[in-house]
Amino acid sequence: MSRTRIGCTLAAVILVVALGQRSGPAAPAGPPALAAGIAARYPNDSGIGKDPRVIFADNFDAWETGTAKVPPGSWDGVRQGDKPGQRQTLVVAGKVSAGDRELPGKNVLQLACHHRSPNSAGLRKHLGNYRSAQEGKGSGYEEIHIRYYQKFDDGYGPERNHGANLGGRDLTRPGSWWVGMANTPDVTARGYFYSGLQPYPDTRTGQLHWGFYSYHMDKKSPWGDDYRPTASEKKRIQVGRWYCLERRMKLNSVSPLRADGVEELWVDGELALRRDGLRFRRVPELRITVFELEVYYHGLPAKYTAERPQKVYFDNVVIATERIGCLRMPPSP
Ligand SMILES: [Ca+2]
Repeated sequence: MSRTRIGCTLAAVILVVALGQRSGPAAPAGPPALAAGIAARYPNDSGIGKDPRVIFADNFDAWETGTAKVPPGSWDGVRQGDKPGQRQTLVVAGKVSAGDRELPGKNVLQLACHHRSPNSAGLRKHLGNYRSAQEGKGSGYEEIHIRYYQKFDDGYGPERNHGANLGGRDLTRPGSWWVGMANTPDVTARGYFYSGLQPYPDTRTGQLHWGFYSYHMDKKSPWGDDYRPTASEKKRIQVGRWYCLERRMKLNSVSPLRADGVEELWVDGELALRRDGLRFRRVPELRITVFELEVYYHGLPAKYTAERPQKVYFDNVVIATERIGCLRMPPSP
């Protein structure tokens, strides 16, 4: 079954492509990382994976640099790894910076796509049984927090980039679809939901901002709902700068069925977007069971060559049952 997906109209694609390379002032120095939530107890996330509230943590520093060799027991899938001619998902040498400080670290995750390459790259983590009911990963979560750092490469262009999906499948329902299946009028009829955190390019200026792209029960079209952020909610993205992103997803009640689901986004520790009154499911078996840290393009124009691909970097992933917060800065050396 093909994995065609995502509601991006041809007109939008043409507009985005027409924008081409944009220019602008250099990215200002960001605010210092905030110490809040679970991360406040663990300078530079050191030891955070052992906190009982933490489900999963990876700073990619235990990976072999320059490879996509997943350490045992960590991620559950790699898309377009270091196969000959691809190398789209790779852990490379690098560090996160916050403000004017470079933080301790060895590696970051790099996702790179180019013209006529496979459209996607990334990692998949199962937060519950996702492939089958016999996977041994439990039933998943009703509510989850996920924090990671993300940087768009200096040469990143305003191409719409889907990805970073939280979602779930109802494995008790025969024929439930994979998370990420698009062009679906009624996701509950297909036994899944998902919601991605992604950059949106302004079709007039090319300026990027963060937003959600959600396949929930009450979306109005076969495609995803972007929750229509107001002008003040559109958090501008500067390329070449690391951002601390944290999102919270809370699923709606099902007994009785209520529109009380929530999605929130914090950017650098500040609440940027919040939507409540959401419905993701009708049945309790549908829970949050997967996170895909990924990029997905609808093809990229020829200017993104294999030598100069469209690159995005990630680091310091933490998934937890409570608010995580940004990295606590270690003491200055
Ligand atoms: Ca790292």
